[in-house]
Amino acid sequence: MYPADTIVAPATPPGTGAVAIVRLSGPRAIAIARALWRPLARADFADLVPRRLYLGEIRDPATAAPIDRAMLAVFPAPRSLTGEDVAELQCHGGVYLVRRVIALATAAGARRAEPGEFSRRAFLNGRIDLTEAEAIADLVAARGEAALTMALAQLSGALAARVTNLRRQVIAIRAHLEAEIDFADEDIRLPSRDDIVRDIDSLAADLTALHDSFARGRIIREGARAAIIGKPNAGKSSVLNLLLGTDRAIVTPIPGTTRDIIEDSIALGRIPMVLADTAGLRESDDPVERLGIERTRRHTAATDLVIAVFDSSRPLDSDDAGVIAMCAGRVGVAILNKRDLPPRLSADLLLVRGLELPLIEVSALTAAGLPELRDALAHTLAELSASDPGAAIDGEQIAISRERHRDALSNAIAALAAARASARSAMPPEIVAVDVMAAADALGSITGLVGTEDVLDALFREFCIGK
Ligand SMILES: Nc1nc2c(ncn2[C@@H]2O[C@H](COP(=O)(O)OP(=O)(O)O)[C@@H](O)[C@H]2O)c(=O)[nH]1
Ligand SMILES: [Mg+2]
Repeated sequence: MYPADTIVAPATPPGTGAVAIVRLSGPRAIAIARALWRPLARADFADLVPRRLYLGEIRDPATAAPIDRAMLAVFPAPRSLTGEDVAELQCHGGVYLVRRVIALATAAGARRAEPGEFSRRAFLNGRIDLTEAEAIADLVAARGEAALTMALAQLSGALAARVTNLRRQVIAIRAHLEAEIDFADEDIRLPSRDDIVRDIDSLAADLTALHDSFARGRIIREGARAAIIGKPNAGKSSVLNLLLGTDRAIVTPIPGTTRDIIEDSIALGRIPMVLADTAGLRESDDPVERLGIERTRRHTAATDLVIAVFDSSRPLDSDDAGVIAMCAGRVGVAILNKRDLPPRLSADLLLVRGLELPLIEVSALTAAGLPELRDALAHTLAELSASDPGAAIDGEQIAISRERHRDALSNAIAALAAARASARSAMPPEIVAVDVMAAADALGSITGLVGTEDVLDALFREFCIGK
């Protein structure tokens, strides 16, 4: 079993709380816990039933000074979080107290855990695969209902099962190629190269569908990014404040007030949205303002949706036309703002000028139209994160949400394309098989079946201590 030492860390966040959990894992976990803790009741430690809580007392073994009342549960290997012996002390949630208990454990022979080390041990001992380890991190980081649902599905092994199934199909293709090698001289009906190319094509289509689910998976996991754009004074900062319900951005009648991008997030329905207020878009001679505008353009290009604000109290001008142009081909919502003022710009004119986004009439000043705006945004978000029915695999709505998965799938797809080309050009089966196996390895790296230390280091580094 992976490493021989015993690690300790708080499993609860630093700070004051009712309870803090100190977790130990490794061959000496139970012995160390036992050195610090003794039961209050008559029960002998030897009688402790696994996975049951016992009330006791933590004492400093060196001085016998009592430290805290605490509960202890033991989880002998292999039926534990890490697959090793695990002990969990539930003490009172005090900052100093937890530090003291950890110090007692290290004095008794435990080592402080690195970030993610418990999960890493769970992976190395075969308790979880990499997608499940990632799902735990995602579950903890989830900021919305959709992210939670996706992380839970991944934790239950849905993604791992899908990837394992695809990998099995890749290996089946290699088996066909091996048959070509083994039975080349015999009079047996073997899968033709056409059969093999057809199998590769169908598999590549499935891999591509999973690969392309990244767009919506990322939005579900991280939230959608939206840029509020419009000409100066249209009311962009006011719209940000309206949506956030706070005075986050400075609002003034002076055009060009917002120069830096201000971001904050709101929850609409099942997915969080990160809103960015931007510098007004207009022709400008001011170098500082131009830098802000350039930054706005770059930022907006990288967002998932745009929220375009138009000022209904002023006639359409060339700056508005520039905003309409930036909305071309984008997903988002347009706002005809300042509807409390006499109208000088109509929704129809914006449509005639080529605006294709749904348009909501709002007054950021009076909050009129806010419910409609929130609905329109929630609808757009739902569309962004909904799966394309054509992309559903066996009716399952599995999405990848990490670049690591996406890159592995890209590699697998590229390897299959190479295999297809060599299968088509009548290359010997051994050559085709090399690329087929590269595809299998790329898929195996997603669950950790095939892996390197670097991948593990990068992955578990994002975990916090004690996880
Ligand atoms: N009457 C009215 N004034 C508004 C409305 N929205 C914004 N304003 C005003 O328009 C000016 C510019 O607003 P601001 O949000 O800073 O615009 P930005 O430059 O696009 O960020 C400020 O004086 C706001 O008070 C609105 O719906 N109605
Ligand atoms: Mg502003």
